[in-house]
Amino acid sequence: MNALAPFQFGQQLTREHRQFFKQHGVIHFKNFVQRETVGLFLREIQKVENHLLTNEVKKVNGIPLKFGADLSGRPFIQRLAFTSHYSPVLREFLADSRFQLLLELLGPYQGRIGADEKDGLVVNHYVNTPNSQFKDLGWHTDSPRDLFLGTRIQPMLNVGLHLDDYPMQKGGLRVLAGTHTQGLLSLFFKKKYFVDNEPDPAEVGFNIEAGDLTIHDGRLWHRVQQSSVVGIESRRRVMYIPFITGAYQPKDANSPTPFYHKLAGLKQKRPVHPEEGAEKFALRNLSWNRLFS
Ligand SMILES: O=C(O)CCC(=O)C(=O)O
Repeated sequence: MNALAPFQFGQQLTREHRQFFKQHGVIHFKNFVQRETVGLFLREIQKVENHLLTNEVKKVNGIPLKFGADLSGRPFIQRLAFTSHYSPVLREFLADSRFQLLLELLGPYQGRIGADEKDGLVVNHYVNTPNSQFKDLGWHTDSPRDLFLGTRIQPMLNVGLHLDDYPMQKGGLRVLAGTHTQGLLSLFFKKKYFVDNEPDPAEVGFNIEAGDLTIHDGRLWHRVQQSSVVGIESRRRVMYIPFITGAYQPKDANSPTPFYHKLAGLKQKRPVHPEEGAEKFALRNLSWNRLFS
């Protein structure tokens, strides 16, 4: 497997960055933030997590938090949503002027940072331990989620700030570069969403250092490979910032839980709720003319 060649992000997006992203649907920038900043963000995330655990919050704006237990059996949160709502430091980070430059990758569409939309600022915390609920993530693209939010597929990017060193051999993000230009059949059926997590001969990985940034197109097939090591060394934390387009659709405490979260959860072999059965029926009967604007 090859690693995606990384770039440096100076003070602007270069023609080379744009061309690479257009061709591959993904780009990796080294050292987008310094290690001290990574430390600050990790402390901030810990504060948010403590607040949510203390207040027994299970969902934020309809988005379920994902809980696991650490080696001593203590609960911790493995997927946070709308994290910037609880942290002035992270809110300020979303206002970093470099993101306005990176939004140009959505061109010709007018993009924005979805701090209050979709799942907001997400923090994923993978760890390879017996009580972990989040060790890997099967093949998927992010775009069909729009269909479950009641809109057509809108151009979007997922921007990941990586908070742990993660050389490719250890596991982590894998992508099928170039699949962002695929047709609808491939977008929906190239892999079994979330169920298939088999390595693909064409996949590429990333040699990540804490502070690196990756950006992938919402239509790109990607997955997360389980760590090759176990315990605390396997920890992989990454913050995802949604760059989105289309009508402004903020969420609030009364927002419903989108089906794609239930789909991702099916792997956990929970009993299927009747309401979920109805949504699976809706998935099979999607109206194809709603897919694109
Ligand atoms: O953790 C990652 O790097 C990828 C996460 C992802 O694909 C997702 O949350 O949909």
